[in-house]
Amino acid sequence: TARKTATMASLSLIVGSFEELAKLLNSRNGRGCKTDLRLDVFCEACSLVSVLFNCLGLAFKFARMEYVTKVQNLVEASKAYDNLHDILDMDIANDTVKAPGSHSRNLRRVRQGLDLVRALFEQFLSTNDYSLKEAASTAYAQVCAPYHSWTVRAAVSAGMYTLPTREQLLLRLNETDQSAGKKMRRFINASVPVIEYIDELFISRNIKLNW
Ligand code: 1PZ
Repeated sequence: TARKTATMASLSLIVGSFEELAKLLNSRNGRGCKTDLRLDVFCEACSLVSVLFNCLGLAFKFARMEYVTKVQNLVEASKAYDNLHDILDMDIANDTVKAPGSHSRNLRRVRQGLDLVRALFEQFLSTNDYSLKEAASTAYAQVCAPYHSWTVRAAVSAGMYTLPTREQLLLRLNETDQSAGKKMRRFINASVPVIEYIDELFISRNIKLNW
């Protein structure tokens, strides 16, 4: 039952934390300027998302590791840098924005993970006739596949066959079709401004998003 308790309110927790981020981004500071997003606050929300991966089965252990390691790297960075834009400015100064393992690169990858979950939820909600495999395959093709090597795409595509069914996923999340639907819709609405904010950090510094 420890596992059950751990995943019990997980979707609600994830949704709540992203709604907080979206609210922060919509607010103005004392000088009427847009609010900066703090790295530690962002990382906390991103860490919660990894719980979802526990529901996807063993084949996605690698994907989970991949995501968690990158969030952890940003948690480390948050000890030295306050806001998301600080790591970009630092990497620009050092010419390490796209360098393997750099904070900015990890931010770009974590953003991809969030967008993947958003796209998966969109697909999940679009029709009840979709299997989780179909929904996840479409989401992956939209968000990540264009940036992944042939080898990674082949591994992901093989892993898709091991995904649980829609019903199994809902059970593991301790949700019904209806309750999950509402929360997924809320996650989509809250994550879009966060994802757009991250994209704008890169674009406003003349960094293209084609990687
Ligand atoms: C909830 C979504 C379920 C749908 C299932 C889709 C499975 C996606 C599997 C992704 C496998 C990632 C393989 C590793 C790719 C890396 O090569 C790249 C580049 O890393 P770098 O060279 O910078 O070190 N990494 C990425 O593109 C990060 C992608 C993050 C996606 C992880 C999924 C996050 C999901 C969040 C948790 C539910």
